[in-house]
Amino acid sequence: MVSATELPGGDDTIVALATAAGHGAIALIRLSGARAIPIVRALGASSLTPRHATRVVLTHPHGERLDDALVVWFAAPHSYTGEEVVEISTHGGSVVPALVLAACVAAGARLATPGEFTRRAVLNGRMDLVQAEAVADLINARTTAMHRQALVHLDGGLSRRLNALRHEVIHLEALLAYDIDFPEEDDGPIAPRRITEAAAQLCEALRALINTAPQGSLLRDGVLVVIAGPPNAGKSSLFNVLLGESRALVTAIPGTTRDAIEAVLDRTPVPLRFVDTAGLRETDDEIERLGIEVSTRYLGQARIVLACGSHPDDIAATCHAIGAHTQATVLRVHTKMDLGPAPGSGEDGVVSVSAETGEGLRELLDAIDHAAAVDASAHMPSGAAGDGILITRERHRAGLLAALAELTEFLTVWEQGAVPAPVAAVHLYAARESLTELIGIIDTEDVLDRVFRDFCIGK
Ligand SMILES: Nc1nc2c(ncn2[C@@H]2O[C@H](COP(=O)(O)OP(=O)(O)OP(=O)(O)O)[C@@H](O)[C@H]2O)c(=O)[nH]1
Ligand SMILES: [Mg+2]
Repeated sequence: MVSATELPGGDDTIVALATAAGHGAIALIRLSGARAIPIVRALGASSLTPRHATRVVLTHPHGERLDDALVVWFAAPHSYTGEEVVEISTHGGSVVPALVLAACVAAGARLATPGEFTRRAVLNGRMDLVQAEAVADLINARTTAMHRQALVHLDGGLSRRLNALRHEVIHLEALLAYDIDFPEEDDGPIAPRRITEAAAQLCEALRALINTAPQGSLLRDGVLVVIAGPPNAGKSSLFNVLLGESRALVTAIPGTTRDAIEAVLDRTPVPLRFVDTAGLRETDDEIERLGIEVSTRYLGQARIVLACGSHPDDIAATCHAIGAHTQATVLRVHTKMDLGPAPGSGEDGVVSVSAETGEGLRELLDAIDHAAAVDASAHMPSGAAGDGILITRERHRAGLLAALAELTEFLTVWEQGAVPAPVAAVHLYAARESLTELIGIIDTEDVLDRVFRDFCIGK
C-alpha cells in the first residue's frame, strides 16, 4: 500500500472550501497536510489546542484583515485524512471564503483536487474504498433510502461482508495448500469434498450479494415512471404537480415538451424517478420527432408508465401506441378531471386527476407506490442476501462477478481433477485479488482514480 505522501503532490498541504459556494451564514475551509499548522499560524491562529474551537482574527500574511473566524485543529493521525487537519469556519458568502482560501495558498497551501481529502483518508488507512464511496453517496443521496444505505456502508457494513468473503477465500487457499503439502496421503487430512463444499458455499454467498444489485440500483435511482400520452394531455402539468415544483414547461401549444425531463420523488417504500416525455404523435417536425424517439427509448426502460389522456379515446390510443415499446406496468390516467367527466371516464382501473385542482393526486400516488412496490419485489431475485446489506455500484457488482467467475472456474477444475492443485489455486488467488481490490487494499493508482473522479472538491 502506498501512503499519501508517496504520491505526486502527496506531501503538499491541501486546502479547499468544504461547504457549497454561494450565499450562506458560514463557510468551512479545510486544510490537510504537514504544514497545516504553520499555514494557519501565518494567518493569525497562533495558539490552537487539538479539537477545541478557537476564535481567531484572520489576517492575510501581507497584513490585510480577513474575518473573525473559528479554527479547529485535528492533530494527526486522529483526523479525517489521518494528517494534520485544520478547519476554519468563516462567515459565508462569496468574498470572505475566497479571500481566506487565497490567503492559505499565499501561506503555502495548494488547492485540493476533487475528492483529494477522502483519497488521502483511504491511502492513510482511515477508511477503505467502499467507505469512501459511501461518503460520496451520502453527499449525493437524493432519497432517504439511499441515505440510509450510504450510512450502513460508511459504518463498514458492506466492507465487513466483503472482508468476510475474502477471508473465506483465504481459508480455502489454506485448505488447498495443506492438500498440496500432503498430496501423497491418499486419505489426507483434508477430504477433497470439504474443499468442494467450501468453494460451493462461497459461490452461493457471492451470488447472494450480487443479487442485491437490482435493489441497490432501485434505492439509488428509483423506479422509472414514464409519463406518456398525446400532446397537450397535461403530462408536464402532472409531472410538475407530482414533484411539487415547476420543472417542465407548460403551454397550451401541443408539442411543447421536446426533451425528456427527469426528477426523483423520495417515496416510501421505493423512490420514484419520474420522466416527462414528448407527446406521442405522427409529426414532420424534426426536433419533435427526435423528442418522440427519446420518449420511446424511455418507454423501453420504464417499470411503470402513466398512460395519460384527457379523453378515454386518448388513453386507449396511448395504451395502444406504447404497447410495443414497453414491458412496464401501465396505469391509465384521465387528466384534467376538473373540466368535467369525459364520456366513458370513471372506468375501472382509470385514475382521474387534475393538475389544476390537485384532485385525485393522492390516489394516483398511492397507485404508483403500490405498482412500484410490486415491481420491486417481483424483480428481486430469490436468494438475495437478507440482512439489508446491498451493493449499490457497478464497481461492486463487477468485482464480485470477477471473484465468482474465478471461484466457479476453480470448482470446475477441482471437481474434474483436471489440473494439479497448485494450478487450481491460481483461481483462488485471482478471486482473492478481486475482493481485495474491491475493498481497497490496493497499491494500484487507477482504481483510486476511478473512484475519486466523481468527488467534489473539499471532500
Ligand atoms: N383545466 C386544466 N387544464 C390543464 C390541466 N393540466 C394541464 N392543463 C392545460 O393543458 C395544456 C397542456 O398542458 P401540458 O402540461 O403542457 O401538456 P403536455 O401533455 O405536457 O403537452 P406536450 O408537452 O405538448 O406534449 C396547458 O394549457 C395546461 O394549462 C388540468 O388538470 N386542468
Ligand atoms: Mg409537456
